[in-house]
Amino acid sequence: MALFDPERERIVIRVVYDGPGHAGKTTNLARLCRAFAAWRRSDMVSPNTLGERTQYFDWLEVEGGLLASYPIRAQLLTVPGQRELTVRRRFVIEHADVVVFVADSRPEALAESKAFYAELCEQLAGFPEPVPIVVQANKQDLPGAMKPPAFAKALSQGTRAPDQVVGSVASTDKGVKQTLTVALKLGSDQLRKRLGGQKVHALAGVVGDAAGTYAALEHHEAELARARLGERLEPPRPQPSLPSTHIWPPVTGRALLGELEQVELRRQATSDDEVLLASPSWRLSTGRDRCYDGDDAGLLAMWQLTRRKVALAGWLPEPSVVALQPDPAGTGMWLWTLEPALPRLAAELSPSAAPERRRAALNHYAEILTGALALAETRNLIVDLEPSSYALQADDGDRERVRYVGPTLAAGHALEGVVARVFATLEQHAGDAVAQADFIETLLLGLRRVPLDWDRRVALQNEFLAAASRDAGAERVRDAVVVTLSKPARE
Ligand SMILES: Nc1nc2c(ncn2[C@@H]2O[C@H](COP(=O)(O)OP(=O)(O)O)[C@@H](O)[C@H]2O)c(=O)[nH]1
Ligand SMILES: [Mg+2]
Repeated sequence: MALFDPERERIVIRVVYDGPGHAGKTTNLARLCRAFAAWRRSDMVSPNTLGERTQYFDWLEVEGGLLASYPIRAQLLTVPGQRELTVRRRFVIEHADVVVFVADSRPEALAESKAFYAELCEQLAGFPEPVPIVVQANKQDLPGAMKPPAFAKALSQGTRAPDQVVGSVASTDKGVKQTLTVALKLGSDQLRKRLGGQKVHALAGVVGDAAGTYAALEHHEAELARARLGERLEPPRPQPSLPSTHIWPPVTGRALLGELEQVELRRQATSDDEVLLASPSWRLSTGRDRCYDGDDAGLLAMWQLTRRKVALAGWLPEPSVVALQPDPAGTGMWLWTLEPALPRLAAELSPSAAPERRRAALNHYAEILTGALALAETRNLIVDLEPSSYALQADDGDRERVRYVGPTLAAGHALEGVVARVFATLEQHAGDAVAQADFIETLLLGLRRVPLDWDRRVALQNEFLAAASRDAGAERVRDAVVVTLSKPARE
């Protein structure tokens, strides 16, 4: 909607250059930018300077004459012409006062132009105020180009006829300024009609700029994505019929997915963004952040996740399966993980657990803290340190093994929070001196073996030193840890 900018005392009219890709929309703006003296226009903001992704829109502001004795500031925007960017195109058109429909006027390009033009008319038909259309029959220099009136007739057959037609060769400036003049004339006439005798101040409002429009468009897309995924996530369960590339490990994974079809899985209460289906023996999970737009993105994420799972080595629950399931509704590719349901370490660590179990769990937790340091250092893998992220599983020899079942598996070398965990654990078990002593012994043993890079060793030492000592016991631990860390790692 055209606006009056009370601060700068000018009228803002937005002209949207619509049309298929390669029609010449960007060329129009680039040419206008050159034609206007710098003080009569803004810089042209092209898509790749508006963030990483290209093809949002081009933006140029130019002076456009007078209306009711106020200067007109024309905001010129192009739409992205690629089919897959329809959402952005619609968004840009939504804010148009006038549309210039740029098209390659050769017969071979007509079918695509007609489809775009019909979409434009359909969208404009839903607007509360009429929006004039100027058809720019571009590329008149090319052999076979249709004459502007004939072209416009063929283009708009069966839909709304344009308000004006201009022939052009945008690449040589021909018709470019004329198109804008015509568009602004139509825009001004429309505005006058809308005002119906009121002063332009009746249209006072906040005028958008390129950055604001870009931000609004990003926001709009995020909202759409959210709506597309629905309020409640209902991702399709992973099927054993998936191709081998979409199941890891392919053979045993497929067999397990097949078995799982016979198992009744119940949906567990989790956050709105996650889905957890569980039986007494299995946990199958995915989430909004594990839904990918296409096969490529999904497979890349799957590859990253499985690589990290492999890096967990002995901490990986047995069996573990990853599967990438496409949604038949076309909402995306869902990355699922399947694991056995295992008792969590957190429960064993709780003060209400039997003392023997609790001490064993504390020993495991000390191993976990140093093991996590080693994972970060040697495998570039950051895990979560919450005791609820760890489970216990009996191995073939019936030995209890620690398994990682936490939510994060990130890349990185700098693991944070170990020191805080050490002191919090000591505090939590302050009433059990035996358990504390065991925990510290295992911790020191682990720290002696962690192959930490020298800088990280010093950083960790400093972190321990800086930790506020709460009592004499904590201070002794701190000193012992610092001494241990000052020696090189032992195998
Ligand atoms: N021959 C010819 N080429 C043109 C004309 N207008 C634009 N082009 C070329 O068509 C191609 C696409 O133009 P562009 O402005 O990027 O199209 P957009 O996708 O609509 O923004 C470019 O190579 C332009 O140089 C024209 O009138 N005649
Ligand atoms: Mg373009």
